[in-house]
Amino acid sequence: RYPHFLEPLDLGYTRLRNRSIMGSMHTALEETEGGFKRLAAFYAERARGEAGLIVTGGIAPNPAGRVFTGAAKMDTEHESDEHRVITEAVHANGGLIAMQILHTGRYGYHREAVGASEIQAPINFVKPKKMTSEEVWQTVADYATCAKLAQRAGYDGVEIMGSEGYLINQFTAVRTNNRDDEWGGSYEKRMRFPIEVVKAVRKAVGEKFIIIYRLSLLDLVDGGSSWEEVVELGKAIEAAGATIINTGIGWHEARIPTIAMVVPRGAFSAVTAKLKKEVRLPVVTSNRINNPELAEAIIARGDADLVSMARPFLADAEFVAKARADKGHLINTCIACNQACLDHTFGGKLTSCLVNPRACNETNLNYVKTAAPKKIAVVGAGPAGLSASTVLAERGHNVTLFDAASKIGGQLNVAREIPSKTEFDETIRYFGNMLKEHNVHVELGKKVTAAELVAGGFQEVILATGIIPRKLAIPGGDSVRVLSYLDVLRDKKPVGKNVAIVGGGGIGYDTALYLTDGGHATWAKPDEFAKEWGFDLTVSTRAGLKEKSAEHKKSPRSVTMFKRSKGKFGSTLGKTTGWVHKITLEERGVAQVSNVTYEKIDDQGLHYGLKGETKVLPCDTVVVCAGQEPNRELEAPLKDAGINVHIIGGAKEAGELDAKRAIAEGAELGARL
Ligand code: MDE
Ligand code: FAD
Ligand code: SF4
Repeated sequence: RYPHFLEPLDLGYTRLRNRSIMGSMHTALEETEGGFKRLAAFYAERARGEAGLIVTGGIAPNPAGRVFTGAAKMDTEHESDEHRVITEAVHANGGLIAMQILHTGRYGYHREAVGASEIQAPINFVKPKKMTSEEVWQTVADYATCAKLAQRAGYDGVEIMGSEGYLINQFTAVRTNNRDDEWGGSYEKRMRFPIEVVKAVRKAVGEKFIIIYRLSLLDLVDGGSSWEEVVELGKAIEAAGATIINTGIGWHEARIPTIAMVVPRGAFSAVTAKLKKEVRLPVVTSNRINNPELAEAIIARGDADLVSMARPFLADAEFVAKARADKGHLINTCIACNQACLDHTFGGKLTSCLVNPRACNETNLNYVKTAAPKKIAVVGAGPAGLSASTVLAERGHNVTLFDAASKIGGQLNVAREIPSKTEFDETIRYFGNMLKEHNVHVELGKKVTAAELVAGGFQEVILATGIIPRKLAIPGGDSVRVLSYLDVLRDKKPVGKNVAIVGGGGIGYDTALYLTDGGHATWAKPDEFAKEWGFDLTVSTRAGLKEKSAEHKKSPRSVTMFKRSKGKFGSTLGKTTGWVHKITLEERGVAQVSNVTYEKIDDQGLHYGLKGETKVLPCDTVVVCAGQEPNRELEAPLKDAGINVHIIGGAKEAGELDAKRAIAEGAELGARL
């Protein structure tokens, strides 16, 4: 079914069993006590799941290059020894693994951070120390030593991280390099650093060792590389001894989304295709490729030789094995939410996955067959209930899942109405297929009562009944011009031209995005998306940035958001995606007012208090996104009847955008009962 994607790639001395690369992801296990054993289990599952070549999270070649103080590095034999458990586990499971060497340069969150020049990153609190020429040579040597130590640890190769704005980019781009010695000035000098690194690494590791170089195709920042420079570097890297060229898109400080849910699937493979024409080495494409059909299409049309998927391997360790066995319908698809992966990584927490809480928990969350099957009812087929019932049934319990609605998914059916959040369809599709696979008895359109549950003879009842949206308890709060977000998003009630949104949380943001959307579905079309965000997929301009700025769509309505708390809007949004929503609403002219009190709603509009004064926003619709209360109406009667009751997800704690906790709680309970 996927002949190009599943075709092996012979490198002479070694062979990748298919065209998938599991992209580098820092997990924080690298710095956790006992983390290497857990990493070994994490990677071993992906090797067993037939990932073609795994790339580890970034490991620094020296202390200055670390992500933060105490973060992983490899410049001693002791550190190399620690990695053996990983390489042995991967090899025992038929896989190949390369270690990424990452020098963060000015992105290092610590006082030892260094850079090509003393230019601070807008997203870091540290001004880097400018490296002397000797220090640059020493760093080149450190890369080589690190690669040698990785080889000693049993790795099949290394990846040299040359994208996302890390140290290597900081040398190649004038944005961050104003040196006038042998490492700066002309492009020839600016690109010398990565070339010397690749040469030194090749010399250190010999011929039969994979060197992947991750080349930044589109820097997406002012003062980044031009396309001609990227190609020149790609050719030089090839000549310097690399084996494979991987590609990267956008520096971390770029204000253009590159991997978030708003990015169309496979949006950047056309740029990789341009590079592929220029070099002979196998070329890897990446970013927002999350299913085998797309991976197959990209390779079949010759855009790339290999496809790197990072987050999809968090979502499903068996991605490739399932594709090969024609079980694509059972692949748990990465929806690009970043909520449990990159948001955690940049928030200093352990990486996992919203749709697969077992990711990075392979040693402590396992779905073991039960010796004593029970009859269990799960009430609510939102993410919490779906997760609990599929895990319980997989373990051998006899599970009945009830939902009052006519379809499964709970609030995910509402979330998927938000432009760019249609990826939630994949989660609903996955769980739907898993319910069938594990023979869960599903009763839809059934608002089950406590009496029915008691009569059903269930040994355990799980309440995954979600939430009840909060109302606005002020005069006029129940007038016809007041709608809840469910009225708008789910029931499609008409909304006027002038709108007040009450609430600045995640649902308030989503509702604002929905109401201000011009309806062109750019999240599905790379060209439209590029136009909207002001970049150029043909890379005719430096760093891929258009001279003309972004052309965000005009809003069909005038929207004002309100919140009671003080301070900036957006503080509850995801760390690595919040800025995307903030920029979008700003571009669409959405006004935001914080620190208000709500007074009344009448024919004039919304009356609110601000700094001791009453003001009025004339509006024809007020949409209430003022939070939620847990729906636990079944709890007391069931407990009174002596039933074992468990509460998960929104019903346990109404936390707005929290399918992550809902799914994790479902899985944890499902594994325990
Ligand atoms: P922030 O709040 O977004 O920004 C801080 C302030 O700076 C302003 N800002 C800018 N001003 C001018 N020009 C700019 N270019 C610019 N950029 C930001 C902001 O407006 C803001 O000002 P304010 O609003 O307060 O007035 O910063 P933050 O520190 O909260 O967030 C920084 C992030 C890194 C999270 C970030 O910017 C991120 O969202 N960027 C996108 C990242 C992304 O999606 N990258 C795609 C690929 S991911 C990848 O390849 C590797 C990722 C993780 C590696 S692991 C590598 C290998 O293993 C590193 C793991 C690090 C662990 C700690
Ligand atoms: P729900 O999804 O609310 O499911 C509860 C189910 O129980 C419902 O289907 C209901 O019909 C059923 N039910 C209740 N009582 C009974 C009964 N007596 N009998 C039978 N059935 C019953 N979260 C994120 O993590 N990321 C996002 O990007 C995100 N975006 C969102 C966008 C919007 C617009 C909305 C509304 C939510 C979003 N969420 C997001 C939140 C996420 O959807 C919820 O956190 C999650 O759905 C809660 O899951 P749950 O299973 O606990 O409850
Ligand atoms: Fe993908 Fe979201 Fe899981 Fe990250 S948390 S791997 S983005 S589904």
